[in-house]
Amino acid sequence: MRNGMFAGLSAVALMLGGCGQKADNPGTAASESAAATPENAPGITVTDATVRLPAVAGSPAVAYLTVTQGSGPSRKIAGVYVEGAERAEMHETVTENGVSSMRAVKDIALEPGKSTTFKPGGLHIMLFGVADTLKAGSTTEITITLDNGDKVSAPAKIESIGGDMGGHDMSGMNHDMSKM
Ligand SMILES: [Cu+2]
Repeated sequence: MRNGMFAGLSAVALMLGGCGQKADNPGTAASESAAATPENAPGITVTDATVRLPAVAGSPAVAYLTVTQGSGPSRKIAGVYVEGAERAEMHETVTENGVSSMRAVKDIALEPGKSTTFKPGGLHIMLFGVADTLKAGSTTEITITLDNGDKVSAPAKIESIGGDMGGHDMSGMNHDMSKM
């Protein structure tokens, strides 16, 4: 383990790398085209999906959802796609020595009989290149891809960030991690 100071600096570097507003960053495994209507994987459900729009247009949005695996062999979430966003990344918020930061995660293991919840302060999905067709009050579709290639889609409510004081303000480079 590195000392606290160094870990903090590393976290900031990771955070900026993971969440900066780069226009394009091709080749991310988390981005997945859903051109065809996916057939939902048996036994896995997506509920409570919400997309929270940024306070400033052009900033990343964030999505939350709950994924429940009923039975069968443990699967992993290998990618996420949100209709209307160019790219989606799975992130986790970690607090080390009192400093919160977030980092991209490649996949997330599910457990049979359990739910995995993406929520403020924990796992979340960062959305880049959000189209202005996504409006608060309407819905879009979120699709997760599992490690075996199966997909599960669900409608996602779209909210404005102003609707929740514990919002995820990703505007500009001034990432306020305390709000995640
Ligand atoms: Cu993030």
